[in-house]
Amino acid sequence: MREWKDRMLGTISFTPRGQNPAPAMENLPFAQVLMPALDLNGEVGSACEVWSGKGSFTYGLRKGVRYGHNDEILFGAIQLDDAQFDNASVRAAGKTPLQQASETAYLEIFGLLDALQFPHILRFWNYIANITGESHGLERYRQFNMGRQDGFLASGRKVMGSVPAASAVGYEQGPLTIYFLAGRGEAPVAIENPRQVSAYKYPQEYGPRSPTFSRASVARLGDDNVLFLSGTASIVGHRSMHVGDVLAQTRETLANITAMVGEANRVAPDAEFSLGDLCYKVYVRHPKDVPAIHGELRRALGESARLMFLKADICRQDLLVEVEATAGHPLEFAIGK
Ligand code: 3EB
Repeated sequence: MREWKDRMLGTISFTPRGQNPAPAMENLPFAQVLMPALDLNGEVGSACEVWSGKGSFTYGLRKGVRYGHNDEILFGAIQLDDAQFDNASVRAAGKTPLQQASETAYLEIFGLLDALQFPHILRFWNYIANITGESHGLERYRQFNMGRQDGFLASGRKVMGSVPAASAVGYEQGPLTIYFLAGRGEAPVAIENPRQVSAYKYPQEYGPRSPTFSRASVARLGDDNVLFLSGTASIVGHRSMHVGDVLAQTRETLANITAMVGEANRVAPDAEFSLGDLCYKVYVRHPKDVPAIHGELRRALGESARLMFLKADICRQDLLVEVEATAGHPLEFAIGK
């Protein structure tokens, strides 16, 4: 951790319950997600995701959003307990607590970006407790989707077409945690997967409001092209494929990732993104599946790909694995501790 200390934008720690890592330094945007990391045997442990940059940094806290930025990129994180929104005015508005927490989080994030003049979201990460559980007559992931979309709309942001890349995954218990990267300069280019229906066009069977995310984005930061692949699973069209077969799901996910890296290289031909250069976070429903998933990923991605495994609930109950990835930015994973 020490070697990044002077160039950190922010850090996220993934830990099992009962472990409380100290923030790496004062002021540094930091969030703990009670989502255990997994080693290659599927054993539970801790891991850190560190975002760093160059130049001089400013750190702050505004309306619940912790942030760190240099001249060109901003990292921010917000954690809201949905129980906090279980009150009469939220009920009177016909919203659920998680829906309101999600909407509020997005409003505060977009407010910060307007205030600090980082207009372009590069990527969002969303961690939602009990994501496939149901309350108030609606699955919690669907409640989140309603609040997120309302947050976008109320902030004057588009909810189709050029929307940010994202992940939304579940963990057992804890606050809604959202972190993000934003930039100045050129807007990122949103990329869709030719093998999949755009998530913002999912049919109603997946919920009253479509999820607001693109399959990937490519951004230019200084002289670098940066690629953000959204959470990617075994979905073709809009349907989950290979229910119950973790190896086949991993292969389908790899086919989706390969398709998107192809699209990214079409959009940014000078970038030459390749599967082996990416940095991957792999969400695994059952820790016992890690060796099989790891074997399949290594075979396809090679030895150079950086992989981090986390024990997570994928937002559809029939999915066993989901993979996100980044290229072109000095993301660091610190495993263990
Ligand atoms: C999918 O493709 C799987 O709601 O932000 C992946 C990435 C998924 C992002 C989100 C959800 C999200 O629909 C789930």
